[in-house]
Amino acid sequence: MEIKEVEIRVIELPLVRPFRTSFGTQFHRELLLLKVTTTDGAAGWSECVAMSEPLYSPEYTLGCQDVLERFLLPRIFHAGDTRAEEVADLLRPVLGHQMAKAAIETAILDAQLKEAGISFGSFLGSSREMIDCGVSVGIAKTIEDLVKEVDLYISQGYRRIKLKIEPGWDIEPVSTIRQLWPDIPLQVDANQAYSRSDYNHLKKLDPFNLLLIEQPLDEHDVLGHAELARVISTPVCLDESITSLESARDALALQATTIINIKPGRVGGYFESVKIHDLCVESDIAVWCGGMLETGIGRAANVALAALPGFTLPGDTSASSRYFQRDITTPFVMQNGQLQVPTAPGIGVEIDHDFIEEITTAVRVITSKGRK
Ligand code: NPG
Repeated sequence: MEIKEVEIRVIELPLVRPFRTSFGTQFHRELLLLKVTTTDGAAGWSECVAMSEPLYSPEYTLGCQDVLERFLLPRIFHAGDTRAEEVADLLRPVLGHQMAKAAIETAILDAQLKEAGISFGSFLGSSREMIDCGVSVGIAKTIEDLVKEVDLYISQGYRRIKLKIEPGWDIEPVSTIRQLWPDIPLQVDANQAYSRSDYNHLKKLDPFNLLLIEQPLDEHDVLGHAELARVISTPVCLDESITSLESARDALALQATTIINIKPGRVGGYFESVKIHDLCVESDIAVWCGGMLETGIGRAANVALAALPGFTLPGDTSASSRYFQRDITTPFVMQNGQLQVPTAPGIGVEIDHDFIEEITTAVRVITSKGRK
């Protein structure tokens, strides 16, 4: 497939409610949309999941725009005829930047699958038509506010609740939600907010029958996670630490994780995600699909991935209404706690071009000759 041009667009969408985690509060979702146009006229879309600030990962929106324009896209144009399967190898000399790399690989894959008339789900090997939805609940101002929000999600049909925690907001909110909903599948996510001196404190979560605790320690502290996993009975699940197939393999070998959260952006794309999924299936490890407040474009591809057989736990794959008043695609609507896996070619969703225009804050078009 020969690429004619790549449009990089910055958009900003208001969130229906602020989302607070241990690393900050999001009021808006700023992200990059990529549109790849081929010389045959096919258009492939993707979103780059990096946030506006480097707080969750070192990547951030405008940094991704820069690395795409200066280092990644020139390599793609230079290669000429390119298939999505070749993108990771072409971009390997540029270190890191998984989210930016995933975005270009995904947009090329979307164009390729649209040309071939194949859906993302069939291409990746999905085995289900519907996937179970979980929801991630931010740190609230008060316990009462948290209870109200969880109550809303449970009444909407979400099948699993994830509570964001941090020191000072952990045992009490978890114990309250567990008492009110003794049977709801419940898990927590610390986004690296604890340290090696907190093992005994985190042990206090053991009585609440949690599915897992996600990324309690620093992303580089894989050994610390292995130590913690020996002290607490709640299963430890890694998110930020898993940036590639190799890091997943090492974390499993060290017994630092017994469940893995796969985020395609964090690991450099859908091909790497499928490899991690396959490793986990071989190793008898459960996986689930994480989320980064994606719009319908990123969500569509994630929902297809989450339909692979190894994704046995509900993901952070919530309905569009969990995040946005209006999505930039046909919205994902939950039915009985599930979302439908798109079946149309490529990512399989209709794009709302007018709305995208309205919320665009900058556009650049890159060709083989540089910025247009
Ligand atoms: O449903 O998309 C969603 C949000 C799920 O909690 C969620 N994501 O740490 O996993 C996370 C967190 C996140 C959000 C991370 C935004 C980075 C950016």
